[in-house]
Parts: sequence; structure tokens; C-alpha cells
Amino acid sequence: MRIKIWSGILLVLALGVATLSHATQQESVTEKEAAHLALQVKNETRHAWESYKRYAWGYDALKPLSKSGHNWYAQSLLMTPVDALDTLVLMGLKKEADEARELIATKLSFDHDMEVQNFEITIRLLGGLLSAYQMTEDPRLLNLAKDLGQRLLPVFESPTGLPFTHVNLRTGKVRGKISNPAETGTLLLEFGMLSKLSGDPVFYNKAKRALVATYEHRSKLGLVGSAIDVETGVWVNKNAHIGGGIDSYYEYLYKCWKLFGDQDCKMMWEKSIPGVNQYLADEVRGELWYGHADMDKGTRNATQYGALDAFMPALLALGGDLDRAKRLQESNLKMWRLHGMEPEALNYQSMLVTSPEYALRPEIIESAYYLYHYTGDNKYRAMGKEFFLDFVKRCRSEAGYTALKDVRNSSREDSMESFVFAETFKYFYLLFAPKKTINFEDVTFNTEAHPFWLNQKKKIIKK
Ligand code: DMJ
Repeated sequence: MRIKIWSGILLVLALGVATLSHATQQESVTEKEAAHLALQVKNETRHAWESYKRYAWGYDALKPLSKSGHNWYAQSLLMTPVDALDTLVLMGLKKEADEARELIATKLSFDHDMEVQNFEITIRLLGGLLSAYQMTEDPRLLNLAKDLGQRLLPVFESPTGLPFTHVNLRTGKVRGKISNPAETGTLLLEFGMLSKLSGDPVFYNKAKRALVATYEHRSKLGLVGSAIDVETGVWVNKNAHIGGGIDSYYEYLYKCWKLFGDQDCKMMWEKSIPGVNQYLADEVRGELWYGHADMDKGTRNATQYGALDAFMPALLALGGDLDRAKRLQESNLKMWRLHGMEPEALNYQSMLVTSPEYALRPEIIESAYYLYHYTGDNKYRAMGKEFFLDFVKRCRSEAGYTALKDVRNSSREDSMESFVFAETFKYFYLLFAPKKTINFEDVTFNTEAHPFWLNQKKKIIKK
């Protein structure tokens, strides 16, 4: 135990020395250094997993400061093990992956009289189970996914086809008629894969209808708002942006075409992205940002951007717009360097932080990974290295990793969201690991970074 604590302290000290100054930071990362960083990411993932095991085994998540377990609902749905499993497999952490898989296969049940949020359960659990099934071919994971998919289906029974936000897993009773584009439009990758893997088209059809219905409610400018009534299709908040509550709707318009070759999705993406670039993109001091605007008038509502918006360079790069992707990633870096860690939100006009927390979010790293893939420019690995060193220095704790309450002073929050495994560690690892670790062209990551393969035979993973 003492040895483990000392090795943790030494790592933090070593990383601290390495980050003494951004000015001295090298602009590229050699292959040897990248291999070393990939190993460090793997070790840090193991540290977080061991902490979950020790203090929160069987719970949804670890509370890293109080060193205890936490459940989202009355019963655990094993959020952390399910979100972590494909990352553990990908990194070749075999013992850890096997113990996560056995816990899930033997203990996870969805037969609870309990209301859950469809969006989070879909992207984390349905996505995690399907991806882990594709990687391990353990049929128990697919059976769990089929059971979950059936239990979630009632959400789609609204007059518009836009899903309700919540459903009771046992009774199928739905609730929550005020939703948003992210929740109504970020379901097709997971439900679509469930259809492909189960042979039942119902899942694909319902989730596609929800995505198309979201798109059909766009404004004349091609924008969507922040809140919509799923029973009437009336927008109750017309603030358009690319941040939380809308973000992954745009992501899935593109990705459902990439994964399934669905031409309707391609058309919806092509009709939507020009409005986003025309009315939400903003030039300030010669920098590119994306702000908020009224969905009908296109007038600027706010010059706000943050950790969730930081996924956009990845999506722009995926969609072929490398110029905007590169420029926006420079703004992401500027946001990060403001306080040596990105805040949840800032005003990019004044550069003042408006929401100071850091929830261990992955989006900025995801963007570095996509840009490194598409450009081969080593500066994105150097950026990732800077993010990783700051991340370890400021968020590593004795038990796992800890969210920050305020990036300006490093006060900590007793929280380690499961997406730190599904996404944050995974994108760090993929950025530094050899390209052959996963064949980027054959894979589509869901919004929780769970990789899906349409052609199961192509899912060759090399460690
Ligand atoms: C994840 O659950 C998903 O990436 C989602 O789309 C948005 N936010 C979190 C991580 O920040």
C-alpha cells in the first residue's frame, strides 16, 4: 500500500516538474514519449479502477474524497463498470476487464420499479453494453442490452415521436415532456446498433423517427433550440447553441450516416451545419468561437462557450471542415490555459469564467485525438500531453480522480463521473497509443466514446 502511495506521489512530482511552464513546453511528442504517455494513461486508469473497486464496488460511481460508493437511483445500474469495460479491454487491462465483465454479467439487472433518464442510460449503459459485446463477444452483454432496449422503448410513444425524458424500467410508465435536442436526438447509434445486433428493426426505426422529428422542428435558419415539448412539438426555449443539451444531436446527424450509411442522416447534417456555422460561429480577436443565438432570428444571445462545446473540433474534423476544426481547437487550448484547466463555461468576449467547475470532461481531448488523426500534426499530441499533465496534477487523488469545484483555485468536488473511464482516459490513451490500436476508419464512437463497428469482422484491436 505504502509503495503504491509513494509511486503515486512520485508520478505527480515528476509530472509537476514537467509542467513548470507552458513556455518551455515542447511542440512535439516523439514516438518514444508517446508510448511512455500511453503507459502512464493506462496506469492512471488502473489507479482509478482500483479505487472504484476498493471503495465503491457494485455502486454506480466512486465518491473519491469521501471514499465511498454512490448510486444514481434506488438500485445500482453499475454505471462505472459498464462505462469502463470497453476502455479496459482496449488498453489490454485484462484482469480488470474480466472482473468488470463478470460483475456486469452476474449482477446487473434492469428489472427494477425505478424511473431512469433515457438519454444517460442509453449513451452510457446501452452504448457500453453493445460496444463491450462487440469487443468480447460475450452473449450475456448482448442479452442485457436487448432487455434494456425493450424497457426503454415506451419513451418513444409520444404524439410527435420525440421521446419522453424518463421511463420506469419495470412498468414502462413515462414522464418528462420537456426535453431538448441532445436527449431526443442522441439515441440512433445505440438503438440502431441494437437493431443490427439483435435483428429487430424496431429500435432503429423508433430512434430514427425521434432524430428526424428533432430535425423537422428546426427553424428556418436550420437551428434548434434548448427545450421542446415532446407532446406538442412547441419550443419552450429558443436559445440555439452547440453546448450541453444540444451538442450530440449534431454529432449523431453526421455519425448515423458514417456508421449506418443512412442517406437521410447525411442530408439532415448537410442542411443543418451551414446554419450552425453562419449564426453560432463567432469571430473575436481573430479567434473562432461558437456562441448562443436566437433560433428564429439568428441574433446573438450570449458569448458563452465551455467544456462541453469543446467536442466541436472533433465533429468539424469528422465532417471534413479541418480549417474550422483547427481554429476552434486553438480556442479550446486558450480556454484551457486560462487557468491550467478548462472551466465548464466562460464568456469568450471578456474571457471571464462563468461556471468554474471541471467535471473531468473529455471533449477537449476527444478533439485533440480527432485532429491528430486527420492532420498527423504532432502539435495535437503535445496539446494532449499538456492536458494530461494538468489533469493528473490537479485531479488525481488518493482514491481515483476528483472533479474540481473551481478551476481558479482547485477546490475539489466529491465526484468521479463514469465518463472518466468511458471517454477521458480512452481518448488520452488513443491519442498516445500507436494508430493501429483501433482502426479509426472502421469505427464510430458514440457520444460516450463507446466504439461501434457495423462490420464486426473489422473490429481488430491490437495492443
Ligand atoms: C458525456 O456523458 C457525453 O459525452 C455527453 O454527450 C456529454 N457529456 C458527457 C461528458 O462530458
